[in-house]
Amino acid sequence: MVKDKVLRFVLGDQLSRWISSLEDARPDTDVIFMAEVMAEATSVKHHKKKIAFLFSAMRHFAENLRDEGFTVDYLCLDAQNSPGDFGSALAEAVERHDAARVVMTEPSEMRVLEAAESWREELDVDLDILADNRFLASHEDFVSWATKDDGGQPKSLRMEYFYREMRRRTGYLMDDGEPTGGEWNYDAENRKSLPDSIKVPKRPEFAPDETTRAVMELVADRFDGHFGDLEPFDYPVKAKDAKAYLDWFVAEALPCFGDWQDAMKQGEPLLFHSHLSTLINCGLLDPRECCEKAEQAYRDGDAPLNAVEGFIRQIIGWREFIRGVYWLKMPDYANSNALEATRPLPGFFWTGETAMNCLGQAISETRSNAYAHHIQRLMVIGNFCLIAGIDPREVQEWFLIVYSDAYEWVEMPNVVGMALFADGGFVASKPYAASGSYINKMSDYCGSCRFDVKQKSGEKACPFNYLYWNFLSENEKVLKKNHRMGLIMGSLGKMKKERLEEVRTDSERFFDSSEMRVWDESASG
Ligand code: FAD
Ligand code: DLZ
Ligand code: SF4
Repeated sequence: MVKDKVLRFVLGDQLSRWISSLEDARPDTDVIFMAEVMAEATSVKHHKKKIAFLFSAMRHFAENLRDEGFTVDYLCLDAQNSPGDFGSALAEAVERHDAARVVMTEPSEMRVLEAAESWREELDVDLDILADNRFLASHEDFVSWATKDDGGQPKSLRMEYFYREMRRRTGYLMDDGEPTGGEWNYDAENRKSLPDSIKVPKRPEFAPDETTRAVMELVADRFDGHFGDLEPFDYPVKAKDAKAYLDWFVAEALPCFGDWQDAMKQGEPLLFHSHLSTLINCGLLDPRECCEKAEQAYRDGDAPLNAVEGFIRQIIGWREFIRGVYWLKMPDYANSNALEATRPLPGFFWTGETAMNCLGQAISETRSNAYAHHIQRLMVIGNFCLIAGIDPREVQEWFLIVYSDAYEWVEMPNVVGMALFADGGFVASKPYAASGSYINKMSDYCGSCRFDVKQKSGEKACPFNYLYWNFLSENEKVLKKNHRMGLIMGSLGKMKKERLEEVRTDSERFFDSSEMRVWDESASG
């Protein structure tokens, strides 16, 4: 008898019905295979909420496929004899179903892609690894853009140029071949500080159903030592709820998304951000649909251009660019450390207990929600790690653990390239380093901080103020070569010797203080 059964292996961040591995799936002959495996859940000690979200979303996705008539072989982590990793789980499934062939979409992370390539050798059947059709730019598209011959001009791999190409290609916010409104980018309008009177819209909450409750019990039982709060849990975990959340965002928050995109407010972790990254990255939402709904809101007069352009730029610009950089630069990218930063990650990253209110707020919210918005990640947490010279490997691991949207392909270039300048300027044209006055301008954190943002030196001074100059001074050799840093490096050069001494003394005192005490890993729950 000719074997014709195809086993379609779907990973936890591939929960899209339209994904390449399922495009030509047939309920009468094929089996869809999904597995919760210990090796993934513990590859780093993921936030409890992240594991609960993903397992519940996976179980619901499997259920929808069953409703369509598919046979789904789904391994729950709590089942007896559950295999420990993807490789052994897949090998057993091939045997169990007597499959003729395995089809999967390429894994999003190099670690798993390399493993998948090794399964090819180990399995007795063919394994087809298909391109991930959920991204708008293929690997080839990105490489071709990044290496395009610009008539002998040095190539600038800036997101902005890539983004313009993506706008032309998708036709989003384009009118007769020109950008809508005449400009490509309205970012200058998106840096307003938040007025006190601002009213933040209340979000829809999705109470855990039976599936989510079962997963939460599993997580509480098996991953108790992991970082983060499991409850309250209100993430959408079904494709239809994810769509409802997108619709809510477009109607209620998108209109203000642009104006206050860079603002931070105590007790308001989301403001007007979409909170869609977790849903897009695991596949529950299609990035194209997100952009199309946002554009429609603009065309209907329901959201302004600066908001809609900003949102679409994040998705077809930054998100795709970041993925392109990951695959272009891996595997060496993981060890980037252009500024030779070596200080260990302080323990307060796990507890949120620090006298620096901005960091305390951002980290506590991360612990509760497995979420912080972009400016908290970049200009508070990332900025601190940059100016305090924290080892990029430790920072990368922390970011990969704590956010529910974190997968290496997106976390790594954001941390290494955008936040830490550890790639020497491949992603960011200059370091995103800032003193306390930036945080004070964009937030209300400083008013209730034990440090004084106006003071430049001494025990009471905001640590961001002296660490900023200390960072410039410690990295003077490298940063002097960066033309965008010319003005500030000029100011450093003119700084009086005594003032520089003060900066160093304050920074040394801070580095020796209890704030920088390293966490005992064994107690990281
Ligand atoms: P919004 O502000 O509403 O933005 C809309 C969408 O644009 C997001 O949902 C996301 O899909 C996309 N987007 C925006 N900025 C980026 C970006 N820089 N890279 C990729 N996509 C982007 N994003 C992740 O998805 N996973 C990560 O692990 C991650 N780690 C980060 C680490 C650091 C140090 C920094 C500075 C940024 C990181 N980001 C990461 C990017 C960004 O902060 C998050 O995508 C965003 O905060 C998610 O919240 P949101 O959905 O409310 O985004
Ligand atoms: C993040 C994650 C976790 C925690 N657990 C699983 C799992 O048990 N099974 C699974 O298929 N996927 C999981 N994931 C997502 C994977 O880590 C992700 O699909 C790969 O890393 C992509 O390369
Ligand atoms: Fe953060 Fe400094 Fe403001 Fe305190 S004073 S909240 S440490 S920026």
